[in-house]
Amino acid sequence: MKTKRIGGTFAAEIDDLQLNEASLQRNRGDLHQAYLDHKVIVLRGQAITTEVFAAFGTIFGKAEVHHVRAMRHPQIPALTMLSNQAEPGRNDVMKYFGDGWHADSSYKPVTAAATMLWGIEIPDAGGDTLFANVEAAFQDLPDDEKTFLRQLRLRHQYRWSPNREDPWARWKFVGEAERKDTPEVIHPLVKRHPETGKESLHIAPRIIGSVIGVEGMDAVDSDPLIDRLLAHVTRPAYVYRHRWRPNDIVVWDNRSLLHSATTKDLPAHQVRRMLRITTTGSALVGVTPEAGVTTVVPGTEFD
Ligand SMILES: O=C(O)CCC(=O)C(=O)O
Ligand SMILES: [Fe+2]
Repeated sequence: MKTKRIGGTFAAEIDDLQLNEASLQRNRGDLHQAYLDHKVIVLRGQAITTEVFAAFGTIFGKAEVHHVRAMRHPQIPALTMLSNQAEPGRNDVMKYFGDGWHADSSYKPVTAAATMLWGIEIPDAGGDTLFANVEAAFQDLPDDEKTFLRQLRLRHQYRWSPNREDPWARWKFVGEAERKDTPEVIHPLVKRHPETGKESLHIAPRIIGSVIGVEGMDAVDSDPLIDRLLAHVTRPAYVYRHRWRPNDIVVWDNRSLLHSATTKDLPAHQVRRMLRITTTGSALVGVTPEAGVTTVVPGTEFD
């Protein structure tokens, strides 16, 4: 299996591998290692079956079933279907699923490990996916800032919004079952990658990324801190832009990256449909006693 670097500091393409039951069994270890080494791996030209895609997903962990019911594949709930078109039973907001910087399931008690997308219908141009290397960006911060950040904890809640009446607010489309699944969760701000041991930030934007703020800090201090960290980690030097071709499979590591769809900028006649698998990670553990471990705030399920 040959890997070729396609981004400035991370992301690699694997050219000589056609996925099928046999080849994916033979290459399990190498694929998993390439994903840890490069953070994003791209396999081109994978005209495969849904079953092979589901089997490929198991290399990167146990599939997580999406808590938003309408996003699930009707026959195989562990698969999510992405579409920028109006689909039966879906709120219009779902056309732009993943638009805005985030890491998958960052607002859950156990966050996601890998996500993979298989591009089934791809527009001629646009609909790119952006990836930011948060791990590298954290490493580049001054030592005194890293020391300060290592003590902090960040409050997250999936449907949090400063304005619940905003037509884009998730509050608008979550039902009772989804609310029950998404209480407020407080995570350490600096986390250690469970497989590589490297430190990174568990950060996301305040609005689309479901971040309420730093625990124990007033919004007037917390909001600018979060905004400043986000501006740093998403600087162009840390970003890889993936331009999709039909039958690309892209796998990324949510534990060290942020990503963003760009579907809001895609004209509606440019059809984009993908299948997606996300795998369950492990509980976050802070790197200082002050940052502790993840906690769920009781009684916030229906707030
Ligand atoms: O559609 C994309 O480019 C990315 C969507 C996304 O955020 C995800 O699949 O987790
Ligand atoms: Fe995402």
